Amino acid sequence: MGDMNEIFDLGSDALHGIEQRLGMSRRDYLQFCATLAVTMGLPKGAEAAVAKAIETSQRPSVIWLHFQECTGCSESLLRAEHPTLEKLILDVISLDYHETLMAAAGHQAEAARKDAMKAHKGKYVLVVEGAIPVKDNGIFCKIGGHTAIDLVKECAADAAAVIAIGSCASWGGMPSTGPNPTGASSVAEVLGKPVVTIPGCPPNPYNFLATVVHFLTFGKLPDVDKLGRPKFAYSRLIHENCERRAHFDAGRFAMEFGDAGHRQGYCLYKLGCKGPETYANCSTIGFGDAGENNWPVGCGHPCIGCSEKGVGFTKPIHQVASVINITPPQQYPRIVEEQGKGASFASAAALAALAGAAAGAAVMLTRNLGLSHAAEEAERAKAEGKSKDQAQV
Ligand code: FSX
Ligand code: SF4
Ligand code: F3S
Repeated sequence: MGDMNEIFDLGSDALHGIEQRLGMSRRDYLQFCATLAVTMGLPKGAEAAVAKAIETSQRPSVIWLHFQECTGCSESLLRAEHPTLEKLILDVISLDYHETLMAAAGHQAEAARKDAMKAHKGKYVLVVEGAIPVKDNGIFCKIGGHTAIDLVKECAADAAAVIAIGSCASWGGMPSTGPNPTGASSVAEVLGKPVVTIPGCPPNPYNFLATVVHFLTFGKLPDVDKLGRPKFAYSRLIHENCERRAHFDAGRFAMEFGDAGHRQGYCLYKLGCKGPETYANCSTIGFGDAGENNWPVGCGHPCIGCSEKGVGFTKPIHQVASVINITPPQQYPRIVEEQGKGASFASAAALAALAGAAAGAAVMLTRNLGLSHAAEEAERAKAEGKSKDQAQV
């Protein structure tokens, strides 16, 4: 493990080489390495080791198989906006076989796979996207006359590492949704041994890239949990780090899409958010590399638990989640006070002054209280069967 000096010890030649190779500034490159190191939960200074590994290691040959899926996993890797993630991925690995990206077709494509397997025997990384149908001897998915079952077994036999990318390959995902007519199964089930899994539909490209870079930097895949998920990405519930968590704790919930609570960014638990029973880092690293807060809950949609077996594509989207670890309080503090009572304008101003934003915050607080009050009155009237006009708002 190195430190920042070691990065600069890489030498301007090495960094210049990187600049040429990736077409990006050394600043962007070092930022990228730091991002990956942080994603992997590595200690301070590890970005040097990451930078060195990417610069000096031979790119690992990757054979990428597609079975029952929508190609969203590949799309999520290639449709990144900043800083040309797909370019980095394609530079960090040598993608020798990928059915939807390679120019070759038919026998040429088959030959490319065989050649890569022979040339990199025991050293290549096998990435599998999609579930594998096992019913009726696997006849539901055949490529070049071979079933997905045969292909995955053949390619895994001489691989240095096997990575199941996406929920389909990790645990069956969407194709395995009951009654699972094709017997869609995970890679681990078909191979009969554990593999590294990166679930999500689609998964976060950084989790894949960080896994590969870990392999490159340390010569082994990262530590995983009992489901094969890298611990750096899947050891925390989404709910533990959600930006709406304070609303959950205070009992402020959106009750309907578009209602006052939804518009004010309240917790989506009562709309069926599965964050409390889904292990993933969506809430901390964002999603799809397209900017701040770009993940389902950040966009106002409940998490559907797409990465979690038994939750995503299994539980109805509107069904409230089982809250793992954290139970909601028995009762909530009353947060909707009538204007003039409870939190007064003066107390709001005092609070705001403490925060250093007196007038603006006080006005906002008063306004929000007013909106919430109006919303609550409208709901109460609805429950009592009164028309909207009769409601005292
Ligand atoms: Fe699609 Fe991948 Fe979902 Fe599956 O991602 S995004 S159906 S997990 O295998 O292509
Ligand atoms: Fe966030 Fe969902 Fe948890 Fe609410 S229930 S805090 S929206 S993860
Ligand atoms: Fe999927 Fe939920 Fe993350 S729906 S992308 S696990 S926030």
